Amino acid sequence: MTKIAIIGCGFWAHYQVAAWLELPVEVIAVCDPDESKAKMLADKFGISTYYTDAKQLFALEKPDLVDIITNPESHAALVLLAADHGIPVICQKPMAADWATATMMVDYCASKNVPFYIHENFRWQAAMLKVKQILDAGIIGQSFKARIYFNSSFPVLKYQPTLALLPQMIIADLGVHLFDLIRFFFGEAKLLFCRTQKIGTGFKGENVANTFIETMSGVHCYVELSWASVVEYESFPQTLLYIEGTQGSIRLDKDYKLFVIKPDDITEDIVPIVDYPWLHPEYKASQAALVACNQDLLDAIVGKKESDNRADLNLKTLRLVYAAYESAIRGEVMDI
Ligand code: 89Y
Repeated sequence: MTKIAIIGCGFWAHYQVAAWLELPVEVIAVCDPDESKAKMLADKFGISTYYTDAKQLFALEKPDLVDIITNPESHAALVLLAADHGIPVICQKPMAADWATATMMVDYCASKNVPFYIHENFRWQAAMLKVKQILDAGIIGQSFKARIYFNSSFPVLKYQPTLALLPQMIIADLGVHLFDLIRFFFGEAKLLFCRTQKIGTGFKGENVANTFIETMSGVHCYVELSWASVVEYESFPQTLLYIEGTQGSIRLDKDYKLFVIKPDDITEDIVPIVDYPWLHPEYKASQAALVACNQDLLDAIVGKKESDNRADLNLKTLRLVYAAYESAIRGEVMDI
C-alpha cells in the first residue's frame, strides 16, 4: 500500500483525503500549523498521527508521497522540504504565487531527482474527458472557436475565505483550471490578451477576468471568469463551454448536459459524475474528479505511466496565468 502524508488540513483536505481513501493507499500522517485542524482531520479519518510542524513530519515519517494542500504562498518551502527528503510530492494549484518561484521549484525537484506533480483536476472531470473524446474522434471536425466560462455568484468565501485576501485572485485560483482545459482540448497557446475587473468589495484581488487566447492550432478561445455575475441559474462549480468546429459544435451546459450539434441533428446526453457519499453537496462537480486525478498521479509516481500533471508540464498552464496578469497590467497582447 502506498503511504501518503498530507500537509494542510483545511476545507479542501477533507475531500482530498476522502478521495485518496477510495484508492489502495494508507494516509499515515497529517500536518497543519493549526493543531485543532490537524487533529480534526486525523480523527475524522482514523489517522493515528498528526503534526503541527512539517519538518518534524519529514524527520519522523517515511511516506511514499506527500500531498501538499495549503495556500499558494506556502507551496515553495514545503515542496523544497519534501525534495530535500527525497519524497515524491504533489502540490495544489496554482503551483506558486509567482512565475520565478514556480520555475525554481521545478528546477529544484529535478536537481534532486524527486518526482513533482500538480493536482490539476478539472481535466479529470467526467464531462471534460467526454468532450476531449468527441474532439479527438473528429466528430465536430476541426475546432476553430471556443467559449469556456465560469460566471457565478456562489458565495465562495463562505467555504474558501482566504480567497478574499489574495492580491491575484480569480485568474490564479480558477482561471488556472480553465486555461489548463484549453491546453487539454486544443494544445499550447500562441498569444493572449486579458482584462480584469474588481466588482463590489468582497475581494482584494480581481474577481472578474476575461481572456482571449489563440492556440498554436489556430483556435480562438474566450475564457470568462466571474464571481460577480447575477445569473439566470447558478451552476457552481461547473465549467460550461461551447466549442465550434468545421462540422459541428459541442455545448456543455449546467448539470452535465452535453449537446453535440451537427448540421442536421442534435444529440443530447448527460455525463454523470460519480456521486461519492463524501462529496460536499455544493462542490460535487469538482470534487468528483479528485479520485480519477489522484489515481493518475499515483500511477505516475509508482512508475506505471506518465501524467500530464507533471509540474514541468503544468508550468505551461501557469505561464498563461502570469501572462494574463501581465497583459491586464500592460494592456498588451502577450506572446506565449
Ligand atoms: O478554488 C477553486 C477551485 O480550485 O475550483 C473552484 C474553486 O473551488 C473556487 O474558485
